[in-house]
Amino acid sequence: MTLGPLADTGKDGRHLLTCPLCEAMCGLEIHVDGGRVSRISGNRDDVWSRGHLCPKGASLAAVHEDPDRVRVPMIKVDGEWRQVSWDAAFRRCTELLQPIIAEYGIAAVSSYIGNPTAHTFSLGRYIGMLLGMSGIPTSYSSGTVDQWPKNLTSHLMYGGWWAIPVPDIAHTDLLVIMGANPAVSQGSLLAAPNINAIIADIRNRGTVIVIDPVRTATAAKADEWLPITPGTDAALLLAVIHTLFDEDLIRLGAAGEYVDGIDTLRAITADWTPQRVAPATGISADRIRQLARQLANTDKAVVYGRIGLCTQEFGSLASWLVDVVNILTGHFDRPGGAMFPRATAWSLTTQQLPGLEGGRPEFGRWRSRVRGAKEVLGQTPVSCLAEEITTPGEGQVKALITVAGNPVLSSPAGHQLDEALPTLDAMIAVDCWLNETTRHADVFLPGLSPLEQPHHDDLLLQFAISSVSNYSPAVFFPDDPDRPDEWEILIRLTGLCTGTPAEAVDVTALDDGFFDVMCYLQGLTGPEIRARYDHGGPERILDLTLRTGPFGDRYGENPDGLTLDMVKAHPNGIDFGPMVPQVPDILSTPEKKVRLAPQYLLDDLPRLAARLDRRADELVLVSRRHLRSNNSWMHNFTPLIKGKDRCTLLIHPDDAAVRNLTTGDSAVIASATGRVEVPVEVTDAIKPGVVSMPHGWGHGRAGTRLTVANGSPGVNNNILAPPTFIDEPSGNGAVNGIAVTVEPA
Ligand SMILES: Nc1nc2c(c(=O)[nH]1)N[C@H]1C(S)=C(S)[C@@H](COP(=O)(O)OP(=O)(O)OC[C@H]3O[C@@H](n4cnc5c(=O)[nH]c(N)nc54)[C@H](O)[C@@H]3O)O[C@H]1N2
Ligand SMILES: Nc1nc2c(c(=O)[nH]1)N[C@H]1C(S)=C(S)[C@@H](COP(=O)(O)OP(=O)(O)OC[C@H]3O[C@@H](n4cnc5c(=O)[nH]c(N)nc54)[C@H](O)[C@@H]3O)O[C@H]1N2
Ligand code: SF4
Ligand SMILES: [Mo]
Repeated sequence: MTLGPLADTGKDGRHLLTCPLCEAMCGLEIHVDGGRVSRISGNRDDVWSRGHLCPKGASLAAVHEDPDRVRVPMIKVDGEWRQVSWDAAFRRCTELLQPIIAEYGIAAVSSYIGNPTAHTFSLGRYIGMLLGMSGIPTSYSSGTVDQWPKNLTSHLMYGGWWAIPVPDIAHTDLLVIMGANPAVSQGSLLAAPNINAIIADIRNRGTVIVIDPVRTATAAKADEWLPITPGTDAALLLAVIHTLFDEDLIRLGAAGEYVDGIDTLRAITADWTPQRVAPATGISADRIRQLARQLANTDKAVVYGRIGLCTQEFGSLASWLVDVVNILTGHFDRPGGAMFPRATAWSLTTQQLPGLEGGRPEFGRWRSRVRGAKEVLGQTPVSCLAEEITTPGEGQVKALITVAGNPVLSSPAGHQLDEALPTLDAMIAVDCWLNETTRHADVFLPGLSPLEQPHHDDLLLQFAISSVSNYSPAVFFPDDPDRPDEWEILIRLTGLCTGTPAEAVDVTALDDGFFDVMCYLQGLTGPEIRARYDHGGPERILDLTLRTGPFGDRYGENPDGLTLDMVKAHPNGIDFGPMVPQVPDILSTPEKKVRLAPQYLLDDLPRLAARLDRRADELVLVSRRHLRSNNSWMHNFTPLIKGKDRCTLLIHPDDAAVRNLTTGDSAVIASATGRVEVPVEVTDAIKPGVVSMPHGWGHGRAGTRLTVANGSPGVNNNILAPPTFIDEPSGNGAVNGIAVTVEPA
């Protein structure tokens, strides 16, 4: 097939764009005709995704064209939004924030950083500036209802909070998936192209087992579904490890030389027998033993755990033990097992945290003011934010900056935050929609659409199963040529927090300073490197991170090495091949060893033991995702929302029968924090005793500008999530495994 040349930004014709929406990073073809998108398809020549795309990527035109998408900055005057110039919007930020900082200090300012910051070209590269250089002492993020346990266990085991082993699904013969639904999510902390096809390939040559309370789309395609009681994965894994020791199945392989703590593990798992954990987990002792044997006796095998393992009561223990099982069965740092990716460009996000270098187990260095929650890896649970806003006293949060987030829907007991936000003295939102959270802002600073900015991933490359690089220029110019990119907005807000009026911030100077820090991390002299560039911004950072990455030219040291120019010359991307063994180089512990049994995690085992003896809850609630949703924010696009109501409660026929419920009935679900009413879907695709609701719904609120979403609002499951129901070691919100009751409405 011969394809025409690529069109330049703003021109009609064929554009290539890496989809920024999820970890699949699909290469798309965007066809523009008469200044508008006429068609979006998968780019078959993309070296990574080979033509794959999903309905969300195919809907990027709807995202771009959405009349509700905010394109002009706004300030709120007497409760009404008024469109203003950028200069006026930044001046308003100054007017609001400066007096608060003058009176109460910077500790009265906080920020909330949402999920899309990990996905967009400029936010991903500059959010580190706001977090690291603004002086804001306490920031909150969606990270503490997501991967915090995995960050914690990687920090403790490997000395790097983002040194996260990824299952080498392209080469494994036995894949055990726990608490993840990649058929829908497309992979998480696991960036792979067309993951469904890869899983189908594993089945052709081997076996896929899914351990999940729900027979998900992934489980339906697997060889076996093992329904598990939510929150008991750590117990299951301890029994697997017990069996490995008991039956002499430990095979460390080449990595063995770099592993510390085997004897401790043997001792602590001695009484975690399969018989002991079987009743609580719902998986028989025989099946647990057999699972251990399968893993030990398959040359290429790997266990993968994700959001269902992290966002639960024992998220840290479960996340840790997944890695331990992979290591003990010899499926670590070798093809087909759990491996460390080699990203073509490094990310500032994944650098060591100041004061915690080398995996130091020092947490609780400070505690949240109201609840006394301990800081872990620099953050306290996002569920603390509401009380920090509403509780008076020294250190009360008076001003909030939100960047690409919707914590009113996405965080535990978000309804309490919804009530707290209007009491702030000032709120600034960097977002693209007036959602359930940003409607409370005083200033709204809109970001560009995904088609108005270039793309090259940053954080997601750190989880990619092969080392790829792919740059795509913007498809369109912004409607207003003077519109700042989001990185510039973040620089101005950073400057404002450190004392300069936002409108007067010297953007170039701060950008240069930030770049110099990144150069310093690589042992380079910033001003010397800067002299090579005639522009700053994320492109300069991208060039730096590529050139100083594992394949880079290091500014001429390796003359054939990678540069951004080289990537740009390959519009279908460059692939440097699959993951390769990296231990011990990847380890950042001072002794260059993997710590198999960190004391901080061992200290949590008694809590798990107590869980086994706890009386079973009547019903527990878990969350789910849908292929055509993206957390809370893609419900406003007609192509994605049409079809039957997705915001339903899945319930097993036995549980439905005793409550007189049939499909279509409305039920009231209640927990310790709240109650919601939701239509019921009776199905045998769920374990008895468990019910499931999707997250990210609950639209239809006054002041939002989400015309389509508000027509199919659904209800919010996080109303049911108690703010103090957390994974203790990490502080991560446990939005799965919530005790609930269900009865007819
Ligand atoms: N019950 C339950 N709760 C959960 C989860 C769950 O499984 N169950 N999952 C958790 C997880 S894993 C996550 S990551 C969080 C997500 O939590 P959040 O990040 O708080 O929520 P999102 O729905 O991703 O909202 C992102 C917002 O960013 C805005 N946005 C989109 N693109 C851009 C952009 O380019 N620039 C800017 N500035 N803004 C943009 C949109 O308006 C959108 O509202 O939710 C968590 N909450
Ligand atoms: N289409 C789509 N794709 C997405 C997103 C989206 O909203 N929509 N969100 C993106 C984001 S931010 C993330 S973090 C990823 C998440 O990607 P995944 O980790 O694949 O997340 P989910 O699809 O929510 O699957 C979590 C599974 O955990 C199960 N589960 C719940 N509790 C437990 C438990 O205690 N034990 C076990 N074993 N299982 C449990 C649930 O039933 C569910 O099937 O997806 C990303 N991709
Ligand atoms: S799977 Fe869909 S949302 Fe994810 S990158 Fe591909 S097209 Fe985009
Ligand atoms: Mo997430």
